[in-house]
Amino acid sequence: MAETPRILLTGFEPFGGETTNPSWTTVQAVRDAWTGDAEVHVRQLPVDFSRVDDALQRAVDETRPDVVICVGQAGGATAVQVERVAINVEDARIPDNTGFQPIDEPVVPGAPAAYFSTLPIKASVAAISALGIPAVISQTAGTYTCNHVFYRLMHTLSGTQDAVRGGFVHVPYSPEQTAGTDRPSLPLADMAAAITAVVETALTTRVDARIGGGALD
Ligand code: PCA
Repeated sequence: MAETPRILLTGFEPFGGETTNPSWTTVQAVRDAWTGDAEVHVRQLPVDFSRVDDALQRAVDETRPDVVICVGQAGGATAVQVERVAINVEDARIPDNTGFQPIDEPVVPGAPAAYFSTLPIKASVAAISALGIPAVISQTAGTYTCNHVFYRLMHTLSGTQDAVRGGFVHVPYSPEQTAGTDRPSLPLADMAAAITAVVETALTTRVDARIGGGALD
């Protein structure tokens, strides 16, 4: 790692009729409150299959990170979801913000079926849980723009022989998005604390903890 590690955090613009995306609010809050021994950079990514690759590449080129953590909203989630694996498929249940809706397309034609996160995912879940914030390993980041970005990121970082580590974390709705409904949400302060914990864990943990995080379905 460079002497002062450089961290890139990305969040997404709102999508699916929402006016806010807690992933973007969260990464900005992490950066604003950061006092650790690392530079934290944030970038917003579009929910747009055709523009997002360039936006991600520009973010990486501009910030030259040692660690990249992409964050997205997983509406309906009850916990922070630390993603295990990105898959080489796009199958959009709803159109992106330009109206484009790919079905069963590869993210990168001819590339591997999947990439694993190179973040210490188990140690991250443990660190978030230790704060009293619900967190789980997620076995799939879905097949929409978040999985696309996660896959694209890991495909790019695989070219660094994993010298640059990266991964993806999904956060639930924020309370403002679910007001007046019975849908689950998490306070933004908890999301920021969780992502801060993932950053700190990535900076201090080279070899992931061996803790169960599997699922039967
Ligand atoms: N969540 C979507 C895309 C953008 C976001 O914040 C997803 O999970 O794919």
